[in-house]
Amino acid sequence: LLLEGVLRRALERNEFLLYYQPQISLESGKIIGMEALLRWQHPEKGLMAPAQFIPILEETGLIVPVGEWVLRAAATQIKQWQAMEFPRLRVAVNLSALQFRQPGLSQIIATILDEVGLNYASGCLEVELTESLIMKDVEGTIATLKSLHEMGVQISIDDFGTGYSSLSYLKRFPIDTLKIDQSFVRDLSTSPDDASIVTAIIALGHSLKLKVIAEGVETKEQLAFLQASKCDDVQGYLFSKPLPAAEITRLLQEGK
Ligand code: G
Ligand code: G
Ligand code: MN
Ligand code: NA
Repeated sequence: LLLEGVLRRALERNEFLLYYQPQISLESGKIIGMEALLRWQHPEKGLMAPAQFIPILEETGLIVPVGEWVLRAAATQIKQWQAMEFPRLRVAVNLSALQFRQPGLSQIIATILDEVGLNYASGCLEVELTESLIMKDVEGTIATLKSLHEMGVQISIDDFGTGYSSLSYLKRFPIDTLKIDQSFVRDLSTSPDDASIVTAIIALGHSLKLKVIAEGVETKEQLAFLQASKCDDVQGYLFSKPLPAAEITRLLQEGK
């Protein structure tokens, strides 16, 4: 209860901020987008990572207003990058179950994007939903995904491979990207099983006409494997850790 009040105040005092982690196209070698990752600038304790407060946001339902703040902040940043010379960047935002199951989610997102003045039909906004989330209440999932997709929001399945995807559902979902969970990427070079799983996810994604991105890429060996396996995009410390927007802008200006 104490923490709930503190977090509520954090939102009012604008202590949340977004970091961005670049996503790189293996074809061009360039940054094609990023994942927005929430941080809390605590007045005394400094910068806090999501693991320290997202569970409380979810338990208290505060993830809904904070999630709306995240969408607004990400949209505002996309707009700023578009106003500079980077019109094609896509930013991915993580959605919690509570947010995703909110009635009228797509209308809420549309309103936020309209307020910011973002032309989102171009696919510049992506939402990341975990595999375990979308596999619950599949009919509800399909309805929400459809309305999001129809307004131009891209859809990515996060932590893919850790849940229990039914392939028949996967085919019915209007999704764009599979994001290979970093647990499979981590031991790619030493675990033949993980290497097989990664290869299989890429093949599955491509056979369903989806893009496949690998997260948690830390080594050149992992990168080489993903390149040879025709993975589309990569994200991980090998390229960049999550950074404040200003530092991302600098990377973009350097032509990265
Ligand atoms: O950088 P990392 O420690 O940033 O993120 C840890 C976890 O927190 C990830 O699983 C990520 O999905 C989650 N997370 C980060 N930002 C957000 C956010 O804005 N909303 C939600 N719901 N989850 C987030
Ligand atoms: O939403 P998701 O659970 O996928 O969040 C991504 C998380 O992975 C964030 O906490 C982010 O900081 C972290 N991360 C990003 N790149 C790397 C990486 O290369 N290695 C590791 N260990 N973690 C990473
Ligand atoms: Mn994510
Ligand atoms: Na993930």
